Amino acid sequence: MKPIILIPTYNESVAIVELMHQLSLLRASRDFDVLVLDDNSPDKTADIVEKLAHSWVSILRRPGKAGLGAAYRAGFNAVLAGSHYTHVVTMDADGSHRVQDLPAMFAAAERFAENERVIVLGTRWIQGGSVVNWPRSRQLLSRAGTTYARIALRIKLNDLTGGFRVYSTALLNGLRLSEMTATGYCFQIEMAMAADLAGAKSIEVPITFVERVNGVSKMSKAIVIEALWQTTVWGLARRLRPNADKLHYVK
Ligand SMILES: Nc1nc2c(ncn2[C@@H]2O[C@H](COP(=O)(O)OP(=O)(O)OP(=O)(O)O)[C@@H](O)[C@H]2O)c(=O)[nH]1
Ligand SMILES: [Mg+2]
Repeated sequence: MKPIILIPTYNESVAIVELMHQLSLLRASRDFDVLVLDDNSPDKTADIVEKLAHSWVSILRRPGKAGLGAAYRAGFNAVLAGSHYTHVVTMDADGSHRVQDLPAMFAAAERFAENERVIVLGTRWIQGGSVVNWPRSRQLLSRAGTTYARIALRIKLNDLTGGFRVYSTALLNGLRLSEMTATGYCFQIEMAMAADLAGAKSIEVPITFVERVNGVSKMSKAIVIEALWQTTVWGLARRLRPNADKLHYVK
């Protein structure tokens, strides 16, 4: 298994240094690369990562803040072109996704042959999963978002909005990534839906999600509204023209 970890950043200059430290410790026992997807953070996140000078870390410098979905799409395109990576990991920079949960997620992905379409979802809302220091209101929003998406999209997974995942390269190569439209966090829902349409095997691994200690959240009302609206539209489309949707997302 040779994974690459994609980490989107916008003003994460403090948190990213700690995350890189944790990843370098894990690298003593696992082989992986990292690609930071930075949207020209005013706090110079990209320059700070560059100064760390890790041979296994590269940076995709993007011109300006264009949302999480756009950053991930650019990252997928960059790593899939002639890629020798077997898996692509997505992970927040702010410390909410713990490096110590990665080995269990890698192990789950490794249960399948490399040419299989697989998605491993780091999941808060199953036995063994948890959240630390999240206000009740935020927990409710996340749980309600996942429940709504589950029902609307008829996907039997327990954490559709979380962004801590491992995708097999075979799955990503089987998707029409250019057809993904979500810009905010509902990109995670769109990817889960596309994986489902592609017949991917899905495994849920319990994770502990820790509220960020450093930096500022990029969560906004607009992002919540986009997720609600998009999920409703996708849900209707899945009911009305299920095959059209499959053709839309799956090669
Ligand atoms: N490149 C890029 N990264 C982004 C953008 N918006 C958010 N991110 C990154 O995406 C990850 C998740 O964003 P957060 O602001 O932590 O969102 P969240 O985890 O839902 O919200 P909090 O619970 O408040 O942390 C972080 O690593 C951010 O730096 C963006 O527009 N561009
Ligand atoms: Mg966060």
